[in-house]
Amino acid sequence: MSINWFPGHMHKAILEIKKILPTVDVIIEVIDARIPYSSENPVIGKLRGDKPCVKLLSKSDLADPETTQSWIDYFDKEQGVKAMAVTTQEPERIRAVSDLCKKLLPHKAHSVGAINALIMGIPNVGKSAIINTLAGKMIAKTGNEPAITKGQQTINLHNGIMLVDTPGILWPKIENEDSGYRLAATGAIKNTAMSYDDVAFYAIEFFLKTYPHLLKQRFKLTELPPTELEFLTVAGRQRGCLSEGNVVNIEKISRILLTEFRDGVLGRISLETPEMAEREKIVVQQQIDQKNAELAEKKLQRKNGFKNRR
Ligand SMILES: Nc1nc2c(ncn2[C@@H]2O[C@H](COP(=O)(O)OP(=O)(O)OP(=O)(O)O)[C@@H](O)[C@H]2O)c(=O)[nH]1
Ligand SMILES: [Mg+2]
Repeated sequence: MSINWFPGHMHKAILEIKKILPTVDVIIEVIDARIPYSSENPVIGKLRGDKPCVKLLSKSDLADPETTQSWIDYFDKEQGVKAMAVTTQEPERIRAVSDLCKKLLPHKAHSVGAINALIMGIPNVGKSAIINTLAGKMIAKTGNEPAITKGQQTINLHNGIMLVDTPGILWPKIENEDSGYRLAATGAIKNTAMSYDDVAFYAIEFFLKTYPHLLKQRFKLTELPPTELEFLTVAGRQRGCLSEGNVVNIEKISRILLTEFRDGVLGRISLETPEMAEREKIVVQQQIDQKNAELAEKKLQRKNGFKNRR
């Protein structure tokens, strides 16, 4: 399944971010704690350059706590970036982000002007919810679907920080197919731009392998069916997702399962570990290199063909 969802407001948001970047002191990049690799937007990485940055692993209440800790260690040791797990269930941890930004900018401590912070991330990752917690009131609109924020909004936190909320942005081409599935599973992609059953098959395959105990617990099963389709069939019957002729409606049970995963009803699940990400990065790079080599070869053939005709 290839994901192709890059609406016009995202393109505009990137241009607007570029415009204000020179005045920004620190970037707060929000990534999803369940998919820290796939929710790291390469466009944001490029825009950021070497500006000070804090990475917030949001919705950590939904992710596997052990895996989240290994991601924080990974960002710290491998990338030298300060990372913090946050959840709206622990507002005091989110409020600590202000102090972290100030610590990263010691030279600003005694200056008169406020610190300009910019919050960026993929859609539906919880940027506006974080801003509301930092501001202590409902300032930014939030909602359980991607692309709620459509334009920039500046908020004075009244603690020496001016914070700019930005619309969630994806990138025009998601090279890694696994990343596309994981972004869809966590709710970063509009439901109309993905297929529920495709994404549910992908997610169930992973859950059967990595979190079988959670599936057994949720569906009160002592043994799990061996394949995704058999699992969806058992789960569909249990939940009464039946079409005419008593046949399980796979689309309906897929929607239910994805919603339960997104809401944390299945349990605390992470879809990626740092080791998986390192492996996938190598494969994706090899695919890009191969495509580039093929393009170069074609170009050469065209050039030679042109020469031979003369
Ligand atoms: N479980 C859980 N849900 C959260 C958390 N933070 C935000 N949410 C929910 O996630 C959804 C998206 O939150 P928003 O703050 O609107 O996300 P956003 O990144 O601003 O989204 P866009 O503006 O669309 O890019 C909302 O339904 C929030 O209630 C969290 O820490 N835990
Ligand atoms: Mg928002």
